[in-house]
Amino acid sequence: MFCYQCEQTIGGKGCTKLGNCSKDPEVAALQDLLIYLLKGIGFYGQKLIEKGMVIDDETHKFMMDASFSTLTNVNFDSERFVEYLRTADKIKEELKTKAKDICNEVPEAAEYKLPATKEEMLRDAVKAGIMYDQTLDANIRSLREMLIYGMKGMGAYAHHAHVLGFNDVEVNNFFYKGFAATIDKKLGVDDLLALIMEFGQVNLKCMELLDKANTSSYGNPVPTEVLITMKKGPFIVVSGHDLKDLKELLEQTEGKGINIYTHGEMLPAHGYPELKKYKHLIGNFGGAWQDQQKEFDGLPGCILMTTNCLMKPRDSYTDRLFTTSIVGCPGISHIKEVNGKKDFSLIINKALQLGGWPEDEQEKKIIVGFGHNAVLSNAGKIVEAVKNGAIKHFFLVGGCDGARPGRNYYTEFAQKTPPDTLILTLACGKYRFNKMDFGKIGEFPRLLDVGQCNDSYSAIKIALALAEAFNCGVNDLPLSLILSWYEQKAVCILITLLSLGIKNIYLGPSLPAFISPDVLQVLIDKFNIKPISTPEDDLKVILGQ
Ligand code: SF4
Ligand code: SF3
Repeated sequence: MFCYQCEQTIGGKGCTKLGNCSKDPEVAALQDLLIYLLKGIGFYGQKLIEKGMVIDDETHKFMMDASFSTLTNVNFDSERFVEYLRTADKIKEELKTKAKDICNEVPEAAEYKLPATKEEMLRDAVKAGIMYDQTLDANIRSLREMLIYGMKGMGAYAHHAHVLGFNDVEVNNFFYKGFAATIDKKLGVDDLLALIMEFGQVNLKCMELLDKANTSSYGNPVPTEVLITMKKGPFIVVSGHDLKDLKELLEQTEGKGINIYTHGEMLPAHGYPELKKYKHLIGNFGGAWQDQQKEFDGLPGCILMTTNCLMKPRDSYTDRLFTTSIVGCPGISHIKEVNGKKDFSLIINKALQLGGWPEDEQEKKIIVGFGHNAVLSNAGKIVEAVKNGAIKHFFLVGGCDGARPGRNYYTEFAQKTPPDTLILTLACGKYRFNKMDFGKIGEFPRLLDVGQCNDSYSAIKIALALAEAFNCGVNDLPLSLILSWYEQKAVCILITLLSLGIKNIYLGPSLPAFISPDVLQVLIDKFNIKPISTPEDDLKVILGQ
């Protein structure tokens, strides 16, 4: 196996024997082959789109779901990948038949025919490996992989919007164009860089679409206090990013004497009016995803994993862990959708049987719900606070968390920001400091939780609105982005920020292994991307001290 798509890749170079995430060589090989087939689908799909043909919704849905399934910490189940591969092959053959009169030179990936057995698939997967073609130019490989990882991230966002009934033709169609480009030998470094910037703008549309899907389904998030301590009684912990799964579970547990806790990236759900109205959406449990094995160990309740980040479970909680949607893990019960509905009775009964926590803990609360609507409804006051000197600088400190020690940087950075600065945060990186008291500036808490990584659009919207209010460009605002990355959703968000021309981003804890030295130099020259150093030094540079 060879995989270097995430930040914790072994030795900062690549996982070759077993993933640091626990992905085994078999799953890695099947994922490689799935991406190979998506490239073939992309080739025929793009030809058809260029001729003005419309691809059906089921195929679009497959492209986003299959891309999403290969994202870090989503699915470890080889049987599920065999299913994805069979569907992919069927779709490719259908598109191939439709496109047979309009294709001249057909790349190898588009010609590939999936064999019948898993053993044969594993044999073929070798040629789908990232490093298989040793003659490929390092910069081309780097840019192709960057685009693929970006599309995996967008696959996740498009999936969440799609389950709520929201679609965008430009977003759907880009999956074909993007995957096709990764097997197009005619595309050089400049072409791929231009395509990656185009992708950034398409992903912005996708994030806007998801924002619309979430806010029109559940209302605009409002500032909300969230309990972070345990309550007596049976409970289910809901992790991941999928608000629809949470809503369905809230409906099915209402009046059953079960409390629902959010976990990880589900925390911002408490701010949505249509979710917070359920009184048994009681609070938030635990820290960021990388603490789950310790925190779920022997938990007297159930856990529902709706998306990433899933870690291989310890034996002590395999019987109380459940997956749904794209998530999968061998030996773990999976709740499927049947006729548009999910039946959570298995998990509900198990939670009742486990009985939950025996006592109430002393209550502690934090505050969430500062999406673009909540922040921008106070835009006038914020602008005034900047003009009268009460707010000197804005920091966006957030992104994906992980287990590496260097990630303490983000905690220290937030702690060391001066008291006349405002910190916006989002995604699971916030758990490094979101239970600390940063005080207030006037009526505003100094730390504003904008939401999930899925809500990055909110942060972009806030930045663009501030730029408009101050009549300047985003790069001229007293705003600095201090981002942590881990998996591929962070890759697509970063590309979107770059496509908006946003410069001087601080990125850590380490730079992506898939970025070649030459590509990195381009990003430095064009966007002045900076690797994080120490909180003190970076703050000095940012604040001009
Ligand atoms: Fe390694 Fe990350 Fe790939 Fe897992 S997803 S195999 S940790 S690079
Ligand atoms: Fe976190 Fe996985 Fe990325 Fe949604 S839950 S931000 S890492």
